[in-house]
Amino acid sequence: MSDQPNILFIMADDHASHAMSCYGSRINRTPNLDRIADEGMRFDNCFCTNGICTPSRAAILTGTYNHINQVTTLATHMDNRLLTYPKLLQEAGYQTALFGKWHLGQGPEHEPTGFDDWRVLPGQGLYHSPVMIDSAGQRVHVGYVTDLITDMSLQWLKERDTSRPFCMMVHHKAPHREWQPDAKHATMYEGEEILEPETFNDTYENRSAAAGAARMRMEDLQWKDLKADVPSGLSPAEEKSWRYQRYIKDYLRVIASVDDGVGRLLNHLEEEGIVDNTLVIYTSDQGFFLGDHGWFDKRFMYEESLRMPFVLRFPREVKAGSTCDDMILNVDFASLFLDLAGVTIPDEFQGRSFRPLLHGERPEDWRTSMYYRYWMHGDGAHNVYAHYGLRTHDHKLIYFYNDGCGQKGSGDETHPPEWELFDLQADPYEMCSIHGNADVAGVQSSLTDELHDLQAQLQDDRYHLDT
Ligand code: SGN
Ligand code: CA
Repeated sequence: MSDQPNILFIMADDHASHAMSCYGSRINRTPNLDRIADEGMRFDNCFCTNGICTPSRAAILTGTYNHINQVTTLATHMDNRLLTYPKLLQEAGYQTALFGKWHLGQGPEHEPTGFDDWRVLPGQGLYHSPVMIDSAGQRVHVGYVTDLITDMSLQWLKERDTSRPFCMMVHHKAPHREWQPDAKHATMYEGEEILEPETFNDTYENRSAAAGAARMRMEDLQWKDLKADVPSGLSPAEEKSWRYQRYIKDYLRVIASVDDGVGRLLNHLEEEGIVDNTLVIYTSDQGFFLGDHGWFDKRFMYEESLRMPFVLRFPREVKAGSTCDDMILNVDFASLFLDLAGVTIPDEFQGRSFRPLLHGERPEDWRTSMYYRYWMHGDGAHNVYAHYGLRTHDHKLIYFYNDGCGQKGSGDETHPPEWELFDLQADPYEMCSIHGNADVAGVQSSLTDELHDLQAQLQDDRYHLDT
């Protein structure tokens, strides 16, 4: 029997860590997701390198940043000939499978490769009775998407060849917009008032123009999101709160079914007796604004969308109830999986295996800063401006270059570039940029150098006005 572990990678879509009780959520409980953290390790500083779906998924599969894999926006689909970790695991004897959201494109050049079995939603997919595509074609699957994905995953686990290790990716659609709960959770939170976040009434002062320009405010939520007409006679502040309650309750309801589904998968691993040798991960492709700064959606390098939830259980190597605050990134996952499987990590993978962190050991040269780039400039709907930046444990430096740079899916309008700098210790909600303040000139200049060095090291190009 090989000691290559099984890998069960569960990823939700748009699930922010502040909507998970193991991360201290003040608004919901996620008992089954918490089980993974309680019996394993919770990572408190897991970040995405581009806070949007298609690019983050490409980074996870290929272990490379988006300027390398060319999947920069939602409109740039992944070339399925790229080297990915499932392909390497497959070559190393693993059985590989993928169920759920793919969102890296359709057709022969973009459909999933490297999987023995796969069935995916086209694009974003539907919550109720979705069409799903597999190697045999496409058909409607009757039922609720979260349950369907869980059922398919369980069935595959039961039917697989148990003499070989497996790697299964379970990619939920939930809790992506437009947050349609199933009947079982439809009335959850009824009659309750969900707490509004501290920054709910942000007025976007003391920052660059980008924060104020984004169209992701409560007032930008549409009927399909709210599923009701706004009651008449409300003041603007009352209407904003009403919109938040409509939005956040459905968001939390669809998470409750994901939590149930994860519980069923965990139970199955126990029943089969493979808990010890199975790495289980729960994460999301990026974070989300839960009314924070008055917003929904993601895209910005601000904390709520930059941060990915990441909990992992692997009893063979990880102590129950442990936490880690070292920085890990979506580009690192592929290298970890290959490391655990005993497969050589290709030189072109830019991420790093964080296996030592699982054992509570931090390599001396572990990263203390990370690079982020959001390319989908002014997309027409959300209007988030293009930016790149550096996050350290204490600071965040952002350069809004405000230019689509010809990337598909970006808008044509440009705006003068602007910098932001936040002291994350003094200002954890990033409400006041201190860029240009005389008393931080030293920090600012060393962070700027570090940003440019890291960018060069990762082989990305500096914007031409960033000199
Ligand atoms: C859809 C949503 C957007 C969301 C993108 C990207 N609109 O277009 O609000 O930002 O997906 O999400 S919707 O009204 O059609 O739901 S991502 O998770 O794929 O990046
Ligand atoms: Ca997403």
